[in-house]
This record gives sequence, structure tokens and C-alpha cells, in this order.
Amino acid sequence: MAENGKSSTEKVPAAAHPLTENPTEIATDINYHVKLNTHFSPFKFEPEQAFFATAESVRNSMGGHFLYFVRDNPKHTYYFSMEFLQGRALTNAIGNLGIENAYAEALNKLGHELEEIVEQVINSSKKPVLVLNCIILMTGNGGLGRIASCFLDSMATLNLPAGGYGLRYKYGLFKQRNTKQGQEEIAEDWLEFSPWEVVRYDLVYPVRFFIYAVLYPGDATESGKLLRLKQQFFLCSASLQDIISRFKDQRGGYTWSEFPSKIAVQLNDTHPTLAIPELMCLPMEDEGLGWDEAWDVTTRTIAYTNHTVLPEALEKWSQPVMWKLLPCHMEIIEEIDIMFLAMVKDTRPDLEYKLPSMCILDHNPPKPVVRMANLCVVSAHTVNGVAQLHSYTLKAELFVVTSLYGPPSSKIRLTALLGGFGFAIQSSFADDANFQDEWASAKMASKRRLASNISCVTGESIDPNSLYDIQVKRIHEYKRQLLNILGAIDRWYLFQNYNVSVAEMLIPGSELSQHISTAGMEASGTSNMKFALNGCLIIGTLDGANVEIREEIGEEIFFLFGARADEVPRLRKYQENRLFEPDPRFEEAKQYIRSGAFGSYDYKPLLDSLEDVIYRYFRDRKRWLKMSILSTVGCGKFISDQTIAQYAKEIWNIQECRVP
Ligand code: Z16
Repeated sequence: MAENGKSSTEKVPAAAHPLTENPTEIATDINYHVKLNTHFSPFKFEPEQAFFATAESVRNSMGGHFLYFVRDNPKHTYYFSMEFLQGRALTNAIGNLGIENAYAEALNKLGHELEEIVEQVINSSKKPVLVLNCIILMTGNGGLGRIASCFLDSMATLNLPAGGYGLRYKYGLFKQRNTKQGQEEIAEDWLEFSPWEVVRYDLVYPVRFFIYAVLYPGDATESGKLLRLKQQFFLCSASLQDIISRFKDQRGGYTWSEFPSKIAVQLNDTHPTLAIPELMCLPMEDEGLGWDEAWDVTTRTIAYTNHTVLPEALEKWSQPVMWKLLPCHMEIIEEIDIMFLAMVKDTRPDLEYKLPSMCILDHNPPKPVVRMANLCVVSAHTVNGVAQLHSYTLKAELFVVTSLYGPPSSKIRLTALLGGFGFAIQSSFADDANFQDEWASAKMASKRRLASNISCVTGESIDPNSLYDIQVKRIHEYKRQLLNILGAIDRWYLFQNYNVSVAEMLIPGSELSQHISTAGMEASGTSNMKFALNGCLIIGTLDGANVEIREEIGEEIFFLFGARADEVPRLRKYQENRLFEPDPRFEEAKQYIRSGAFGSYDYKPLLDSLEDVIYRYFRDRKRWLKMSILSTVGCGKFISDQTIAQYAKEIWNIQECRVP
């Protein structure tokens, strides 16, 4: 942008290298980057150089959109997340652009294999990150981080004027190694020479905080907690300052009341909640905006996604720590809380008894805390959960008082409302013998790929004809890995260092997958969708998105397991009163584990009748393949493009911005 207020982008230049799909032209372009890259000798063309040159070639062909966002000045969404779990940027970009074959052929002409180049990068453990639509990125550690990255991809796919803000951690997701002593975590240096990073030396904003060296600094210690809070504030403050400065650069000047019609901010869980007091604070301090105006701007800009209902997972910050670190923000939070309390007492005296759990500041000694989720619910214009059941639970149990802000239930939205996606595969194919054969060989190829990787990592060789049954989740009691392990005790192997690249092998390569959390506990689960989409059948409880997956693909192809959410409280009571009689096989299994004699045990009695059913199904090859195909066919609803299209329409109010 020009300094004098006139835009230098009236005439938008074309992207540096418009997308070509001609392998010869691509090869020339890659060669050009080999010669040009100052990091390497122009006479060397090993896989590492080839990777860089290829990445630069791809990157240069995707820069164009950004200019149109500046020219057309549409309303823009900014997705705030403390975590992005990107995976391999090059494979991802090439895949999403649909230029995989062209690049593979071009590299062949130059004596390289695309697959090998990508592997080379993994082996040297340099994880590239992808910059799309002006995005700052990093790696992270769970469903929440991965969803953030899927969403960025979908925003790009849908040509939405939208992007993300995150932190550039020095160390991303640690590498796991499992030893006899337990899990070892090894810091991963992934930032050296990323061809995807663009440093903007011209953009500097003052945030008075320190180095943010690690993701999830251990929060066992006070200093670890403080560092995490500083990271969160850093993200919110720097991002909002950048957004505000872009807003002010708009042609034709600006007024603060227009801010929410130009900008939507989505908070990925409560980690970036400080964006709320910061968006109040910045214009009040710097530009003398009044409280009411600032509150209006903030509440019309910010929306919040909740990712959990587990009380221990809802983020809380110590009031004394917050007062020490961010006194102005604490004053604002206190004021919001007072306003909220007064409003409830005024307008809904019948709900006053709920206030102790609904208010933002919990003053109860010995640990007065700020409840971040409550601050979000009170301040955001929209709150959404991540699966139907989860959103119902939010509305019914956790945040009842939000219905004050409009017609009951208007504030909390359901994320998965849209219908099917018009999938290329029709359900009529499911019975077709030829199609089944193709399906089976695709699955077999994925299983072989996975088996060879497992054998590299663990030394174990696996029969690709066996049933691949997978459960990949953070370890947590509610996810009940224990239940699965009881059944799998002498079949298990250690699969080390789970990450996006492993998932890309593991998920297509599996046929049966475990999603057996206690009903009502898992907000959504995301790998359940990925497994189902890849033709992998699911054993699952009626929890999180399992409910909708089962609805979409059909109950006959879903192995239902365990109690329903509404039965759980009764069963819990039962257990408390010692009326609950566990299956005798649990006792057997526990005794067996205690005995320590794993190897020779006959585990069959351990697997309940459900698994017997599953193995019977699995041996009926045609039937299994049909179920597998129907699983994929039914998964259109869970494509993140769908979800993002819905956010764009229902929460952000933004439109597609196409490159002509
Ligand atoms: C996370 O990955 C999730 C919730 C949370 O509070 C923190 C983290 Cl790091 C997960 C939920 O457990 C899962 O059910 C959900 O599918 C996922 O977030 C994405 O929404």
C-alpha cells in the first residue's frame, strides 16, 4: 500500500508465475529455482535442492489471491489458534492445486522422484509449513490443531478472504520415542530454511513479552504457566494490531463502527480469549474510544468455538497471575463480569441461581480464577460446538444463560447442518464386483505402504492380509484406550511418533478403527471422520461426531458399542452404589495383566462378542468391501470445505473472492 493513502494495487499484477500444468515448463521453472537459490550451490541437484526448488516453484504459482483481497477489500476472517498442525506443505499444496502428476513428471525429467523428495525432507526432519492467504503457522498436537490447518486449506479452496494467525514456535510438535522408562520427548528443530516462510521485516508491533520457545510449556510449574499466558497474549495482541493496521490502511478512511462489517475473528477454543479484552483495550487506550463502542465492536467481531465439555479441560487462569501480568485487561474483564451479572439479575431473575457457575470471575478461595470459556460465551456473538451432540450439551448444560442474548438457542450453532456433498462415488457402486476389486487393491496398496513403514520403524513385519484395527488418540481416561488395550494386549505394537505424515499412511491403511469414548465426553473427534472417509469401518459409542457419522453412512455399517449419553448418569450411579456388575472378562483380563505373562495367553475370551461379529464380517470379503465403500460414500458431510462454507455464511458473513 502506498503511504499517501492511495492504493498501489488499483491495477493488480498477475501472479509471478501463473499456474502451468505443462511438465516441460514446470521442469524449466524448477531448474530456474535450482540455479537461483542462494542457499545451495547451483551445481548441486540432490533431493534436498530438488525439494527447495520444487517448493519455490509451487509457492510462486500461488501468490495471486492476496492482491485481490487488498484490491476488492471484502470482509475478511481471521482464524486465531495457538496450534496449527500442518503436515507436509509441499505434498499438501501440490495435492490441493491438482498438479501432482504434472510435478511428478517434471521431476522425472530432471532425474528425481516426487515421493523421494518428500521423504528426504521427512527423514531430515525438516517440517515445512505452508503460507496461504497471509498466514502465520506452526505445528501442534491434537485434533484442535489439525482442524485449524484443515480449515485454512478449505478457506483457500473456497477462495475465501480468510486466513489464520498463530505463533511461530521454535520447536514444534516433539518427536516421541517410547522407551522402557516411558515416553521420551525430543525437541524438533523444524524451522531451518523453510521455503514456505516469508518474513515481513516491514511489519513490527510492540508487545511487551519474551521469547516463546516451546509449544505447551509444561504447566506443572508457575513459570511454565506464565510463559503459556504470555504466548497467548502475544498471539492476540500482535494479531489484532496487524488486523487493525490493515483496517486503517483501507481506502476511503474508516470508522470504528465499521470494523465488524470488515473483520471477523474466530477463536479456536479459549486459548486466544485475551483477544476479547485486547480488542477493547487497543482502541480505548490508543484512540479514546468509549466503553460502549468498544464493547459493540468487540462483541460483533468475535466468535468462539468450544472444543470440550470436560470441566478439567476448560481453561482457567489464576486471578493474581492475570492481575500481575495484564492489569488493564483484568480491569476490563472485571467490568464485563459486573455488566453480565447485572444484566442477568435485571432481565432473568429466574436464572440468578445459575450465576455462580456462569460468571466469569470465580472468587472462591483458595484459588480465585478467570474462567476463559465463560468470558467467551458472554462476549462472543456466536458460540459453536464441534458436533451436534456436543452443541446440544453446551446449550443444555454448560452455558444456559447465553440464551439471554437473543431468541433462545440462537447463539450456539451446530457446525454440521449441511447435507451431502455430491460425492463422485455412488452408493450403487458398492455392490459392483469390478469396483470392489479396485477398492480392495487400493486398500491393499495402502496397507502395504503402512506395513513397510511399520517394519522400518519397529522391525515388526505385518501380514497385509490381517485386519488392521486402529485407535489413534491422545491418552485420556474418557477415550478408554484401556478398554481397547485389554482386548488387544498381545496383538499390540508400539507405533512411534504419530504425526500428520504417519496419519496419511495409517488412516488409508486401516480397516477398522476404535472410537469408544464414554458417550457425552468427546466433543467431536476428527479422526473418526477421516477413518470413515477412507473406507475404514468404525467401532464406536454414540459420542461426538460418531452419532452423525452413523446417521450419514447408515447404522448397518457402524459397529455400535456401549451406553448412550443419556444412560451414562444412571450407570455411574449404579457403579457408585456398587450395583454395576462388570463383565467377568474384565476381571480375567486384569488378573491376566497382573500375572505379567503376556506372550502365550489366549486372548480370545477377552474380545467381547462384538469383535466376533466383526471378524465374521471381515471374513465375508464382499460384504466388508461393500460396507467400506458405503462408509466413504456417506462421509460427504464431514469434508472441512463444507464446514468452512457454513462458517463463512452463518458466522462470518464473508463471500468468495475469486481471482479473475
Ligand atoms: C483438543 O485437541 C480438543 C479439545 C481441547 O479442549 C483441546 C485440544 Cl488440544 C479436541 C477434542 O477433544 C475433540 O473431541 C475434537 O474433535 C477436537 O478437539 C477438534 O474439535
